[in-house]
Amino acid sequence: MVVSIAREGEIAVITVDNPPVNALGHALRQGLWDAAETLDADPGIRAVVLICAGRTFIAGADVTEFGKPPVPPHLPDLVARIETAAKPWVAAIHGSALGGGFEVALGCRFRVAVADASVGLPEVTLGIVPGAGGTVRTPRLVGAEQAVAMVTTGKPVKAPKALSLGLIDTVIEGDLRAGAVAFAREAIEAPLPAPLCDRPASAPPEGFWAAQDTTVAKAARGAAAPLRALACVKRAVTGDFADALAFERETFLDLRGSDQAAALRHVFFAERAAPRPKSLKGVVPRPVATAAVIGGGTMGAGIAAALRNAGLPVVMVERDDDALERGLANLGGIFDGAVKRGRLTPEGRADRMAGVTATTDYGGLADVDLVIEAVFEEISVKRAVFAQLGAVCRPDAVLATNTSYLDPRDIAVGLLNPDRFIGLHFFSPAHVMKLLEIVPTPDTAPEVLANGFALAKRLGKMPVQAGICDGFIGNRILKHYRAAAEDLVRAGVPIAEIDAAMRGFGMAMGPFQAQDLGGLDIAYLQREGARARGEDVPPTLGDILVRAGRKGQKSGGGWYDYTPGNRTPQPSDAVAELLAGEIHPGPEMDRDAVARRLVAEMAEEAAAILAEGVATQPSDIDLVKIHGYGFPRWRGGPMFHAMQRGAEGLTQDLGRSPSDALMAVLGQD
Ligand code: 3H9
Repeated sequence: MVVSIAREGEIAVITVDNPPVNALGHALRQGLWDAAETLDADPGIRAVVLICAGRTFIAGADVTEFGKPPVPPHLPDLVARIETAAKPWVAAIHGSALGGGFEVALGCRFRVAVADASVGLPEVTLGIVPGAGGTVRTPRLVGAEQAVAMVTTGKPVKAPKALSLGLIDTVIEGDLRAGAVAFAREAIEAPLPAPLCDRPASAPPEGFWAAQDTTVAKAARGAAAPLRALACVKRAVTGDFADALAFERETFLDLRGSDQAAALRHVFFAERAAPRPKSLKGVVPRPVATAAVIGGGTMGAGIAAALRNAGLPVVMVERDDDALERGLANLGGIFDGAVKRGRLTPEGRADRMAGVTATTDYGGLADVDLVIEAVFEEISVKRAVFAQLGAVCRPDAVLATNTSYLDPRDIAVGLLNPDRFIGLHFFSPAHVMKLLEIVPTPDTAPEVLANGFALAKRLGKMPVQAGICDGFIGNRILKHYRAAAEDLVRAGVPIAEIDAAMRGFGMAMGPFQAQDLGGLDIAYLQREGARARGEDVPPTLGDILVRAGRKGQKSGGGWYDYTPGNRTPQPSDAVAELLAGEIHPGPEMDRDAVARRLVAEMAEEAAAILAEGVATQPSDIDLVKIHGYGFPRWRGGPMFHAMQRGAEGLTQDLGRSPSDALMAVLGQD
């Protein structure tokens, strides 16, 4: 039974039980409709409490139904049915009331919630707008400004804030069901508030819409849904209720079938698949209650901050007192930034720092459950660290390296109990970036691999398992992407045009801009190192720039020039001169063609990675690029994009036939 009804005197309690998240599939919509009919006809009932079993209140429409023809009762009709029921309904919220779930709650006359619940309209994150009155009722409840913030960002609001804004009527302490029934009993003794369909929507201040048009467009970076959601709220405030509902519905249906919505649904399911690899079913990770970070540089401090933010006590180890002091300053600086942005209170900062033990003595690691090494990217330095760790740590402690380019097997050479060793590749800044590449060696124990995933969950990161190769998944594709971008420069496409094309595609930055920001020298030194080892590394244009002293913004110029104190890239005559001999103009390419070429090249390298078994599934590649490299989420990632382009489109994009490996991926679903 998806919906059941119990009676507590004059109050009926409808319980929804539709695991895992009480999504509004057809059976639930029908069940709620029938319950409304039954209870309206029951003279002994004066109010209805709507509560959910399991982990959450109704988390929204059933996303798996989006590709199928809608079956009545439709959600907008159900919300209207609840809103006009003869008895007032009280939504009793725990977990999350999201999307259609919050729209059902808006149809209820009252909303009550436990303190850790949240409410929200996250539809834009799925490339759609609310489709059951969310954009129309929310401004009637809390005004246009708050409604715009909710529907254009999709960010949920926690119960205490929801209460202060008026999104919910009260926060229930203790048992939700008992509290909601008591609330309903009291509510029916006072005059009832008007349902939202009968309330006016007040106009926002002068200039509000124009300002929002700009702000929302800027934040959306090419995603269509946020601006369409804004238009819906505007219509809700300027038009009448029925007209606004019709406009919202039309917008919802239009977007639901769009490429962007398909891409975002793909990402939604990919994000739920990646953290739970099938190979780890039933595998229990080793317990981790304490952690250590070796190295207090940018990476080490970022990792330590992420661990502290997740409540883990951290030991920070550095080679000497000066380095330790710098490490602590780096860490303190991260928390200072959080305080400045209002994300952390000064007391919170003090608490974060109090949970850090700083030492230069490896002896302090004897009892630590997890150690993450983040020292200089040099094999001998890393090996020396693990030799010490092997000597002092418990034999079952999980030992991880944060290497981004070295082979983890080389780092672990000689380590006792190598089953406890794993690669955990964080991205900078490690307390911010979501991606975590998890790189087991052939010796890594399954439960240690499970530790990688458990840690990602604890830190709120997106884990993707990667095999061992140069650069793992993300940096290997990045290298190929940069080489492909250099090929375009050689073919006469201006550097600034390539960057503009990729920004136009929705990337946070173009490939050359990004190198100027991060510095060209690190990759250069790696290439030089490989060349010194006798590896065949073709010359790059980046080599020419670094050898001329152009290492990026930090040296005053890289692919672009910069005027002091200004980070805006300026096309550089010096670069043009340095590279003149390398450029042999080919056919003209417009920005679309440039972006498609480079994204198709990413897919080419990704396909090779899949063929080698370095990545498990195409959707993992998409997550790596989205969460680690600024690939636009609404494009679904390079593999999703490649599948949408198909063999013919890719042949056009690449200027040649796709490789067998890429064709094999296209042949998959
Ligand atoms: C909408 O409502 C449109 C309306 O405005 C208009 C309609 C006309 N549908 O995330 P988890 C599955 S759009 C189907 O790991 P958590 C998920 O795939 C919707 N399935 O749990 C997974 O399945 P599996 C707006 C869904 O506890 C399982 O549930 N709503 C849906 O970490 C567990 O998911 C949203 O966008 C769904 N809507 O987090 C909310 N949601 O076990 C989306 C989840 O087979 N959901 N599943 O892999 C969430 O944000 C989180 O699931 C939630 C729980 C916070 C609720």
